[in-house]
Amino acid sequence: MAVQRTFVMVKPDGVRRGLVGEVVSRLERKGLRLTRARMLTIDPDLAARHYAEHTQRDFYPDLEAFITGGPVLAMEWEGEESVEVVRALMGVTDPRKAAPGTIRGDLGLLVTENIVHGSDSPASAARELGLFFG
Ligand code: D4T
Repeated sequence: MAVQRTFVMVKPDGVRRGLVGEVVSRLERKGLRLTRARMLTIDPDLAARHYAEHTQRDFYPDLEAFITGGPVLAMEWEGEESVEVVRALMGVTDPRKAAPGTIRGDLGLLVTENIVHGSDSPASAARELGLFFG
């Protein structure tokens, strides 16, 4: 086991719906530590860098409009295997398929508005933390 840092973001839908406290609380209760946090509105340039792997996908224009459409809470969380632990707490990308008990499974309905982002690997975490906190 290894202590890792991961990047977690409450997306504009989560902030708009007042779910910041719910997301932070679930991660805290799990035993993870919140080490950095920043509220911001993502601009199109940062959106393209964060979602570099998706900019050519047909859903990207809608994704860009959504992710730049309101403030987000960007965070760094630390703990044992935190990358995988956060992914498990979030549930799979499509909230309709996410298991009950997960953030997306309990609180979401649409894949386009899935409340939260968490890095999918330690390398992604380092890249994303650099984008938002570097
Ligand atoms: P993020 O990166 O936002 O945490 O989501 P995931 O890591 O769980 O999923 P992803 O990279 O595959 O998708 C990124 C982002 O795009 C939205 N999306 C995805 C969408 O709007 N339509 C789609 O068909 C897919 C696959 C949702 C999350």
